[in-house]
Amino acid sequence: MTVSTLRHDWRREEIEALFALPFNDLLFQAQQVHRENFDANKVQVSTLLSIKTGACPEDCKYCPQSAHYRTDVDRERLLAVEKVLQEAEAAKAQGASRFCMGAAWRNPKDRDMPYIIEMVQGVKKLGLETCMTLGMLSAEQAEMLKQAGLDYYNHNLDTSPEFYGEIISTRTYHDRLQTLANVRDAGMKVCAGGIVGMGESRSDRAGLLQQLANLPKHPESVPVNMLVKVKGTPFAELDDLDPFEFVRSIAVARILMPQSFVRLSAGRETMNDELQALCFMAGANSIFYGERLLTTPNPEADKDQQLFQRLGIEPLQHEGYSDDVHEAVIGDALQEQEQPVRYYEVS
Ligand code: SAM
Ligand code: DTB
Ligand code: SF4
Repeated sequence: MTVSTLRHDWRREEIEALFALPFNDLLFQAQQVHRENFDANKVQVSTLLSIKTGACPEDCKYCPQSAHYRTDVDRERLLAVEKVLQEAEAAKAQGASRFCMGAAWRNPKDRDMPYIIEMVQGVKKLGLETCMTLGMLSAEQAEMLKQAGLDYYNHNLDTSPEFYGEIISTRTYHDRLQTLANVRDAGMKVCAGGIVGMGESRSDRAGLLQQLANLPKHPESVPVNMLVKVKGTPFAELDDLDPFEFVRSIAVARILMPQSFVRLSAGRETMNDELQALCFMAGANSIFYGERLLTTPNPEADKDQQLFQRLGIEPLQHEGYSDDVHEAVIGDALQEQEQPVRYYEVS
C-alpha cells in the first residue's frame, strides 16, 4: 500500500483546483488517500466539556460566548476539578477516547493554571486522552500543560488570513500561529482547524486549508466546523453554505493532510445522516460525541450509535487505552438505549 507524501508547499491554485473537481472525482481521490492511511471504518470519538462558559472578552462574530453579543448563554465560572472529573468519567463510560475541555478565555491567567493542571492530571488518570482549548498560550504555559500530561491543544485558525479581519478584531492571525508554534515547541499534539459557512469564498476555504497544510508539521487533528448560527451573534442570519461545499472542504482537508484526523466537528446537529455519511466517505474520521458541544446542541448519543451501526463504523480507541469497560462501549450502549445518558447541562 502506498503512503501519500506529506507536502507543506501547497499553492492556493492547486487547492482551488481540487475544490473545483467534479464531486465524484474529488471524493474518490479523498477516499483513496484515506484508505492509504487509515482504517476507513474507524472513527475517533471525543467528548467536549465547557469548563468555563461565556463572558469572553474576544469578539469572534460566530461565537455565542463572546461578551460583545447578547445571546442566551449564561456565564459560568471555572468548574470545580471534581465536577470536570465526573463528566470525564461519564464520557468514558459512553465510549469517548478523548476528553476535550474548552474555556471561553482570551488566554488562561496564571491563577487558573493550578486548577487546569489538576484537571489534566485527573482526566489522564482515567485513561482518557486529554485535550484543552483555552485561547492563546505563552511558551511557558504550553510547557506547563505539556508537563502536566496534556496530549492535545486545540487552537483554530478559523479562516483564511484575508477573511480573518471580517471575523475577529481582538486577536490577530499571527497571534494564532504563534500559539500553535508554542504548542508544537512544547511537544504537544496540535488540533487546529476552522469554520466554514461564515460567508467566506471558496478561495478563503482553500486559504484556511493551505495555512494548516503548510505548517511545519500537519496538525494531528483538523476540526472542520460548520458554522452553528446562534441567535444574538452577528452571524445568526447568514445564508446556509451548500452542504456539498462542506463535504468538499472535508475531502480537500483529507487530501492535503493525509495522516491527520479530520474531524467532522460543529454543525452535525443540523446535518442528516446522509450528509454525515458523505463526510465520512470524504475522509472525516473523528467526531464530537455527546449531546452538547460547548454551549450548542450536538446529536443525541443514541442517534450517533445508530448512525455508526448503520454505516458499519466502529469507534477507534487510542493505544494504551486500558479499561475492561471500554471494549465496544458504543456497541454495548446500543443494547441499552433506555439508560439515561449523563451529560453537561448548560445552566
Ligand atoms: N476561547 C478559546 C479560543 O477561541 O481559542 C477556546 C474555545 S472556542 C469556543 C473554540 C473554537 O470553537 C473556536 O476557535 C471556533 O473555531 C469554534 N466555534 C465557536 N463558536 C462556533 C460556532 N458558532 N460554530 C462553529 N464553530 C464555533
Ligand atoms: C472545535 O474546532 N470545535 C469545538 C472545539 N474545537 C472546541 C467547539 C465548537 C463550538 C460550537 C459552538 C458552541 O457549542 O458553543
Ligand atoms: Fe472567546 Fe473562543 Fe468564543 Fe472567540 S471563540 S469569543 S475566544 S470563546
